Amino acid sequence: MAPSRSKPVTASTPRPIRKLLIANRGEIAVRIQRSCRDLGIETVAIYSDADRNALHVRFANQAVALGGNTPAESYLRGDRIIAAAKETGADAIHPGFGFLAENGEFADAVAAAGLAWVGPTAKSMEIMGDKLSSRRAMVAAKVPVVPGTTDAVDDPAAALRIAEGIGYPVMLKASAGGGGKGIRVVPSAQEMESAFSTASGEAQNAFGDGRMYLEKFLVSPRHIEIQVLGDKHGTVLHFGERECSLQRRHQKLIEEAPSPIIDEATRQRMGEAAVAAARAVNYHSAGTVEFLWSQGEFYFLEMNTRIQVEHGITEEVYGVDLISQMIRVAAGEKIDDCVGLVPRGHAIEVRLNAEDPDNGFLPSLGTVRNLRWPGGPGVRIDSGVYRGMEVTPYYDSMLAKLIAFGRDREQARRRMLRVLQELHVGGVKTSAGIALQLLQTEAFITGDYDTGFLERYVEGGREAPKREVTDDLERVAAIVAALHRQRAGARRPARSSQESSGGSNWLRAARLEQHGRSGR
Ligand code: MV4
Repeated sequence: MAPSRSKPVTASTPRPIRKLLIANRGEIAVRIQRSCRDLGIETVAIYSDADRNALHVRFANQAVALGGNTPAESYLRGDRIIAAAKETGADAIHPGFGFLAENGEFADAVAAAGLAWVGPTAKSMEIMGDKLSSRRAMVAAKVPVVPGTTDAVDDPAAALRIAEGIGYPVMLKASAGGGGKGIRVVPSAQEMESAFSTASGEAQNAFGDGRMYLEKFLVSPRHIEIQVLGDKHGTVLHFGERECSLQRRHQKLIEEAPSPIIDEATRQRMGEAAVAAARAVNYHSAGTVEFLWSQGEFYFLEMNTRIQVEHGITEEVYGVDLISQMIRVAAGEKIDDCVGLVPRGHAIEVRLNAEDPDNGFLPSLGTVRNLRWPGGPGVRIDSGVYRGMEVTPYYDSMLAKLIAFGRDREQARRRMLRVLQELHVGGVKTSAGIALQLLQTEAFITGDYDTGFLERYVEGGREAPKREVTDDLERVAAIVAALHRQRAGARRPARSSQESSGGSNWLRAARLEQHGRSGR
């Protein structure tokens, strides 16, 4: 519907989107293209040198080379991305997740360039991006938060005083942190001084902000998150929960919807709390409100102001296309037709990462040789992988998302076992094997697992014995990539340094030398 000429163009005036630039890569770029195609919207892809043959480039109506390989040289170059949108006549930019998806300055620059931003306002991002401001907003909105402080704790002495009131163990957290960065468990007063100094210093180095706060430490919580969607006309909906407790070092591996631990009454309460959280920051677009669940109670943890990797399991259970809804919202449309969507069945997602679980989950670099994707009833594969694709140290290791849907949890689980047994990815190691093991553990089958389960399972040596890294070149490349990630301190396992790329280029050149032209 074209905006009315008589009224000024306001934020809520619908503005048709006919061409959309996708400011991302890999499987989420392909996922966004699919929704655009369903909506009759043309797409513009952007790509780095390493992605010149990528699937998202091939699927797009137009593609613009950004040059460079590392995120800083390519997918984080907001100025070049906006220029590409203007040059190609795009009406909107969808950021996907990661990269610039939660960058308020970029969101404002997109709007200032006269383009529609497919995401929330910079203000919503700002409030939720700072953990202390988000906690204050939640307290004001009467959303339950973990018992603790809503102001920064200035020094170890103050931390000791406050922790006495909370009761040990407590958790020190960086206000600028998130996703596991800048947090410390403090078991007793004796450990406070060193924990505070170390954690605050790390936060200052990683985020340029050393402000710390305290929370009561919840033992063995579960990570339950609620999908929300708001439009620009005051409607905010939720689409139930996702269980995301199967994580290792704050990297999710297996997610499911609904959670095996949440009953209907709790689901309604958590949904209402998530909607209240979104309303508290005038949220529109898709977003996720994360909670910790412990002994029947739930507490606000943080809000992710973007679409998330695991959004697909919610789509399967609710029969909704969340990417399309984000685009409609950005165009100023109402989402009333999403009201009352009824969930059915169960969905499980496994993240297919190019990593070697037998070698500390270190990155597995190389060239994807033959590929065999699973299929059949209840199977969805969201992938950016193609035969001949170079897995490089520039980007995170996720190759694809495997989703299995069933009438109930056990059917979904069995279908995911079939998916993992049918799957074949030649040329790189993947997380498929460890996922296949986990889905057959008693803890998973009974749904009785918490956020510490995967670490205990891996540390407990219940996976295959760690093989000695036979290929020194592989070890060096993996170590270089891992060291770079550690040095970069990135929130995402981004590997974007010339050394690590040099490592992989050096690795590739050396391997070609070692094995002749055949490569791996
Ligand atoms: C906690 C917690 C227990 N008690 N806060 C980790 C990542 C960041 N989002 C917050 N995290 C946690 N915060 C209190 N007060 C336990 C964790 C935690 C965790 C949370 C969700 C999913 C996986 C996790 C793994 C380890 C620790």
